[in-house]
Amino acid sequence: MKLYGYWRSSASYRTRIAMHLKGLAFEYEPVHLVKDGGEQKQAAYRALNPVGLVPTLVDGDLVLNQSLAIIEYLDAQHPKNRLIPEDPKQAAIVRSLALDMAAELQPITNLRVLQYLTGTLRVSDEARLDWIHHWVATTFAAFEQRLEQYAGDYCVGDTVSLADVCLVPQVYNAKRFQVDLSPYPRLMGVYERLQALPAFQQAQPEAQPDAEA
Ligand SMILES: N[C@@H](CCC(=O)N[C@@H](CS)C(=O)NCC(=O)O)C(=O)O
Repeated sequence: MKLYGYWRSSASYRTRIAMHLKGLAFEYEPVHLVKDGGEQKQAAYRALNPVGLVPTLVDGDLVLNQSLAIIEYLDAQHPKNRLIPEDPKQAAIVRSLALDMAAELQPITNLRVLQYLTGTLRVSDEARLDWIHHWVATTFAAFEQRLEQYAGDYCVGDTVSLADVCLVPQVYNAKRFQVDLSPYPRLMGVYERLQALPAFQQAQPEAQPDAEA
């Protein structure tokens, strides 16, 4: 299997976490999102993934974009350390928490959205940062409340799930943009416990071959 990704991309990060949790061997192919205007926009990558975003997974003749589709595929193919529980109610809870991070927060803080804010709409760097802080705080505050109902050691009970896989990269991003995380003690408790797990450490942006100082 080959995973096209970028060290600091949260969608690539969550896919790496899932692959490491399952102990899957894969080749990692870096796609630089910034250099030369972004390799994700160039013809070579677009031929593989016309959407022009990372990650892309290649598994034999299957070429998949969308990290959640990739993770669901891997979970079905390699059920060891299931990330989506078999019980339908638990599965729905896990998916809904995962989507809070991956579908609500991540897209509006993604690189091309931020570039559009500053480049096309001429929003200042300060306002761009306010935008990020606002949406992280909005999402994390609700997530903190939801964890009250569902969390044990991890987001849903004591088993690592897709919700955890999606949470960690968004906390990484929030830290990168110096968001105050003190209002979310439950969320940060889960995050710290996840950070202690080897699969999460292997998937960390700084542990990737394309990581920059
Ligand atoms: N929903 C997609 C999101 C993919 C995505 O937004 N990728 C970002 C990095 S996290 C990207 O490639 N950004 C490049 C750009 O915005 O030009 C997924 O989960 O795979």
